[in-house]
Amino acid sequence: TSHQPLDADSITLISFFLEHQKKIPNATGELTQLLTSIQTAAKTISSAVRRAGIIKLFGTSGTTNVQGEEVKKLDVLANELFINLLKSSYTVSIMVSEENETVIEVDKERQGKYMVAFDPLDGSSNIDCLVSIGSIFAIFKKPDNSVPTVKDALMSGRNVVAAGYVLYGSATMMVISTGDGVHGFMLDPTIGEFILTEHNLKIPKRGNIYSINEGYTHQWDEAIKEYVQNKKDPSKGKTYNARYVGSMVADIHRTIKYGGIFLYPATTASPKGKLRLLYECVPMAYIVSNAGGSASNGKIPILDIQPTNIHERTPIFLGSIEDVEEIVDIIKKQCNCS
Ligand code: P6P
Repeated sequence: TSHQPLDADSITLISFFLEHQKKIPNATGELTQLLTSIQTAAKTISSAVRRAGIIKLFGTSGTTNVQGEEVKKLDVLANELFINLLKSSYTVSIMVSEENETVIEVDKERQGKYMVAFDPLDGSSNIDCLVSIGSIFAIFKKPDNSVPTVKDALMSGRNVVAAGYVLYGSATMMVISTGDGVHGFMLDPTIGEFILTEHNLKIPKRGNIYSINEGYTHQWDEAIKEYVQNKKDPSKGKTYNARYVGSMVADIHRTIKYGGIFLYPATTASPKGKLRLLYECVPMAYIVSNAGGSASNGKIPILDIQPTNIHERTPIFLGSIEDVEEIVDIIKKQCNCS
């Protein structure tokens, strides 16, 4: 490969979406404007994550968030970056953040037609041990294009117009979809640009990796126990590899790249599952579905769930279409629902 700072024909994230925008009749450019702000947040968080140990951003900021979890300094920085950059994009009117108990409203003079739900730094319990962490976001629009108000915050995944995640891993990558395929952009830190490196990512129809926290085995429903047992039993067919990072963005990025299934089922401790619907499961379900995979709560597609609370949780089974079908069939058989 050339050692030029930027190959002359490299496609940056914004030039990619400007081109995409040209294909959309009467596009206003607001979505591209919004993605530009999210890109800036991602670059800034990436820089902070990589220097956290040096600039003492590790450790706790001594507060706890709405989830009752200890909030680490990087969490606070990431959340403030997302909020401020989205407000100054003049394209958003309300936001839902994993870190904020209530819906965040943008002042009238800066409101736009989108709602954004985001987890600014997911997997933050992994920060201090340098395991990959990520940012997750979903951009919603009301069917009538009107400006969403607080009462509109509970939109289902069918109102998503774009979603993405940023993986702060061995490299920083943004994976994003606006409905027309799923595309991966690697951050080139030498020039501070996200460069298109994975055009039209597709998840294999079936994989050979299952990803679940087996520490909760004793808390699972029988269907989950049966499914996981089958994946380890050669008499039941091809056995699978087990991979679990414990950081959703890392586990799901691997699932998209290599195929297989990511599972966070209900447990007796978390009867509705642990992961949040609006800003973890919906964006990931939108992305994986656009990459040819699927995501279910065990009964219906994640994207069909009508939220009743902005922080509600849901069980999630996500990944290769045949792997998800397999566990949904076992769940349906066990509960002999239709
Ligand atoms: P457990 C990280 O705290 C997180 O929110 C997700 O990133 C991850 O998938 C999940 O929780 C891990 O949960 O219960 O397996 O530690």
